[in-house]
Amino acid sequence: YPENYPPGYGNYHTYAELNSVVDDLVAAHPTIAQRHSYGTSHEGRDLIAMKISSPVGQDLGKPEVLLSAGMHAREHLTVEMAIYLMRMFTEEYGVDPQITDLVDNRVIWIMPQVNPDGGEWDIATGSFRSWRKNRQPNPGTSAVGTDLNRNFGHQWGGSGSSGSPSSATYRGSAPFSAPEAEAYRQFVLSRIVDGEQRITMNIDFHTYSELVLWPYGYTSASLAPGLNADARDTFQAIGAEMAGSNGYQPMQASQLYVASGVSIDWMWANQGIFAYTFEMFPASASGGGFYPPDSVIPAETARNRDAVLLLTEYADCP
Ligand code: ING
Ligand code: ZN
Repeated sequence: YPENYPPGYGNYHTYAELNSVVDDLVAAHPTIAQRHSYGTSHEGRDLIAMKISSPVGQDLGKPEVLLSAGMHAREHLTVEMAIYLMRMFTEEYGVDPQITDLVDNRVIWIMPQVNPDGGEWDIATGSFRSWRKNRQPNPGTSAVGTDLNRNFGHQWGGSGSSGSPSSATYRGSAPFSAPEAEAYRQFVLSRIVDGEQRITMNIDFHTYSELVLWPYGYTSASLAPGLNADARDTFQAIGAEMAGSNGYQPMQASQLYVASGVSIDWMWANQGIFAYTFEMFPASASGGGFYPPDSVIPAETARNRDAVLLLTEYADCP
């Protein structure tokens, strides 16, 4: 952030700074990286998706991975995570053999800031507001915002979401009523080519608690419609393997707490995508909660390198 922000946060990126990073990377690596816009936020900000593949301009039917960040405004470390990954996949292409192989044989989509209005609102005064939702007004009340991770369409409106606009977990007036959630959905639907969903794997990055979570969030049952024992075992096996690489704790999302209308439930139930939520650093509030100092960025983003590579490898055999 610029110098008028609190000391210790200078290496975090504002939305404007994020845009520069994306544009610079695409300019430096034009044959493997493209900037896509998958929509516009409520306040009119561009919803950015970076596409990484070699060659990036052709559709060769490769398995695709979606890595998303910033869905909750105050979870700023996740945007740094996305920046780490955009840099890793572009700058290490032709340098690191595994990265080179993955960029040759996968399509990697990175959404570095799913909730740009919320993210900017959270830092706009130069101190932090601990904001979570988007910045969409709600009719009939001065309470602003929808929780994007309660606004997705699978089991929308169930437990662990609120019908009250003043709540931090307000689910919105209808499934996908938030433009940022609707744009996320439309992007995912746009990856259905010849009747087949190209995206097989997804991580949606959040903070904090150091957890690897998988569907469902809406029910505490480990087997439920659309989630049979086979699928559950695959979620569990890959989840445990990723957790083995980053030291996070693996569990079904509802073991943390029940939450309905979450992105990963829709991604799995509606699109058959192996979708995970990572809760990044810190493990507890004592590590800085949603606002750890920027000194942790290098280690806490690199910490998920192997988990992302693992999931990207698995994208061809879900
Ligand atoms: N946590 C997630 C949330 O949206 C979660 C946890 C994700 C629960 C997915 C269930 C399913 O509440 C944060 N920090 O946002
Ligand atoms: Zn979150």
